[in-house]
Parts: sequence; C-alpha cells; structure tokens
Amino acid sequence: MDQIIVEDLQVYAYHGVYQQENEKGQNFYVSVILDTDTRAAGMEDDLGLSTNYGVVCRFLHSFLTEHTYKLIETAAEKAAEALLLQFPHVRQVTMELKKPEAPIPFPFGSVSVRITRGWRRVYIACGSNIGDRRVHLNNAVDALLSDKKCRVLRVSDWVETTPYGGVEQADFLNGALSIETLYTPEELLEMLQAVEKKEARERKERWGPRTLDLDILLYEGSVRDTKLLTIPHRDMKNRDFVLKPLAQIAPYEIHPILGKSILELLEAVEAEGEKHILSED
Ligand code: A4P
Ligand code: MG
Repeated sequence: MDQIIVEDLQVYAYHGVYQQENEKGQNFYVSVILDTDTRAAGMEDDLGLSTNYGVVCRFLHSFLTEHTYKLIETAAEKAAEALLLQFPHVRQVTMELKKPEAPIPFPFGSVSVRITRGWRRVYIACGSNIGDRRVHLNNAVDALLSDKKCRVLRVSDWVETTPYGGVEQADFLNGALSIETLYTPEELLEMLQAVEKKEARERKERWGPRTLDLDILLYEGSVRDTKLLTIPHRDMKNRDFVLKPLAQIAPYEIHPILGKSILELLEAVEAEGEKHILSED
C-alpha cells in the first residue's frame, strides 16, 4: 500500500510519570507512516482525494498537547486511534513517539515507542432461534453500526436453517457480516458478547437455543487457538448455514489454514456435508 510519511514533528507536551514533567513539559518528536491509497490523488493532482499531511500534523500536535498521559505508550496508542478515526482514507498507521529529554540519569540519544495500528477486516456469523429472530439480528447490526471502532461493510441476507449439532430446538435465522475494526480479536469478542448479553442471551447448553449468537469467523488472515478464541472459527467448514451467507458477501476470501476460498468450502459442504438451509430471505 502507498504511504504518506511525516518524520519528527516537534510537539511541546506534558506526558510523563513525574509531576514535574506534567507541569513543566518537554519536547516530543512524533513520526507517522500512514498506509493509504494515493493513486487517485496522484493521477488527478487533487488534494481532496488524499489525506492532507498538514492537517494530520496539526491534528497530532493538538492531540498530544491537549491530552496528558503518564506513558508514551498510552500517548501513542490514543493518538494513533484518534488519527485512524479522524482520517477515513488511512488504513493503518505506524507511529513513533520520541522523548529525547526523558528523565534518564545517563547520556542517551532518545527513547521512543513505535506501534502499528489499523483497520482489520473481520467476518462475523450471526444466528438466532428464540423470540423475534429478525429483530435480534438487526439489533446486532445496529450495535456494530453505532460502535465507532467498527465500520460495517456488508450484511448478507438472512437464511432460515434447521438446527445443527443434535440438540432438538427451533429453526434458526442465520447470516454473516463483514466489518473493519480497530478492536483486537479479544476486544472484539468482548464487545460481541456484550451485544449478545443486551439481547438477553443466556448461556445454558452448548449448541443450545439462543436469542443471539455472534461468532468471529475470520480476522484478517490471523490464526489463533487460545482458551478464549479460535480463529478461524473451528467448525465453519462444516456449516452450510455459515458458508452460504458468507459466500454471498466474500466468496473469494481465503481460509488461512485450509487455503480454500469460501465458495470452494461451500461447494464441498453442499456436495457431501450436512444440509441445514431451508430458504433464503
Ligand atoms: N470462542 C472461541 N472461538 C470463538 C470465535 N471464533 N468466536 C469461545 C466467538 N467465540 C469464540 O461460545 C463459547 C465460547 O467460545 C465463548 O465464550 C468464546 O470464548 P458461546 O457463544 O458462549 O457458546 P455456544 O454458542 O454454545 O458455543 P458456540 O461455539 O458459539 O456454538 P456454535 O458452535 O456457534 O453453535 N444451527 C443452526 N442452524 N444455526 C446456528 O446458528 N448455532 C449453534 C451454536 C448450534 N446449531 C446451530 C447454530
Ligand atoms: Mg458463540
């Protein structure tokens, strides 16, 4: 991806653990690498199609002087997030915040933190089989739409499906969404669980009935398997009710472990897997 780079913008600010630093202040130097597509602006010679680096510098300068944090880690974290929320064409930012006058009792060049943060593409499965299922699913979409750290890109049609997993229960309404998010996978899981909770989800029985289930299917090519999270979703390849809506919004997305597209996985389950789809919305 193209980059716009600012090096060592000087900002007199008040970040520090010591009270004296917060009162007297000192010089900080901030560098940013903005990942953003500059092609259209470059071809048209039109600043309106790009991200104005002058405005970025003014924004960073104001942000770092108007807020005071103990740690440069926090100052960088908050400034990077504010920048990503403020400038819609910036997909990722690498920020280095230097503190050359840091209170270190030895001669040194500078001390700094460097972090990379950005919008990550995520696919989410949603399902409901209690109450007004359509309302629960729509409320989930609305919750994501109103969260500033998420941008909803696409929402599939809802599909009516028979229960999978052997528990006798009512039919489901299922769907899939694509979003871009600033949340890490763990933060996103926590946020989705809060949305489930708001829809009065009770966790009783594994694979049992639920007002709303929100599962992370894919998180920007990431693979992880911890006690809390398995990404990609452990069982997605066996579920037509996940793959069918997902194929509608992301047919050529590649499963990072199986190395197959969502469309290929759907075709495989349609050919020889369990069939749970009753009708499309
Ligand atoms: N967890 C691990 N990985 C993930 C992930 N990628 N996304 C952990 C979300 N959560 C993940 O989930 C249990 C724990 O899984 C979470 O605390 C999280 O740390 P849960 O939602 O609390 O419990 P659950 O719903 O009983 O388990 P799970 O795994 O979500 O159930 P499934 O496998 O989704 O099955 N039939 C049809 N037709 N349509 C359905 O939507 N859904 C289920 C639920 C069964 N049959 C169905 C459907
Ligand atoms: Mg779940």
